Amino acid sequence: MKRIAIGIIALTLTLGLGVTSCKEGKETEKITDETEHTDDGSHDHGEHDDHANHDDTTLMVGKEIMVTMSAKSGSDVNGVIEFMQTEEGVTMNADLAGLTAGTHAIHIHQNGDCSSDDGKSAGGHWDPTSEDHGKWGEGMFHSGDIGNLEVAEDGKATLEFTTDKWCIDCDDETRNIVGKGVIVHASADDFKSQPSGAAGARVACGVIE
Ligand SMILES: [Cu+2]
Ligand SMILES: [Zn+2]
Repeated sequence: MKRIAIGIIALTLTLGLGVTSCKEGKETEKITDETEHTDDGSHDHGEHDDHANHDDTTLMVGKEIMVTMSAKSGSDVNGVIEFMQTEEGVTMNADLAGLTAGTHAIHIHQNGDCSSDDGKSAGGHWDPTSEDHGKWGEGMFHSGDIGNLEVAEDGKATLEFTTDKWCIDCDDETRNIVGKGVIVHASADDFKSQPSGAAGARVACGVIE
């Protein structure tokens, strides 16, 4: 008699647990569905959020900043530089005019400050990872070491540049270009001289904001 009773209790417990876990399973499924649904609704670019190259950082894909360049050191340089956050990183599109023909360095400098007539208010090269000055992609280089622009006889130059070393307004201060300055120089960057490639006077300055 006792044995049967124990048997019944055991059976009841097993059945009870079975029902409970089945129920829990369903509830979990439902919660997951709802979470996915909320995600789709709240992110403009939710489709590819999982594929961001950098773990914890949320990239503001599609965010654009248009920088108007102002003439410095008595130059006539003008133009705009557009920065756009993509899945892959930041794409920069420079469209400049009023330059002298030849090769001109272009860098991101550490201060978003173009107040001085010589552009020196923008400070030195943006170097959040403490590297030496150099050529982009080869050995050591600053995160602001974009390189050189080739300017035609008409004084115009365009440059497209994409990198995942930058972001627009993300939480990673070693990549965030917002608040920095862009400088175009009178001469070429030699990619060797420290701390800034011996690129000469600053002929244009813009603030990334
Ligand atoms: Cu520079
Ligand atoms: Zn540099």
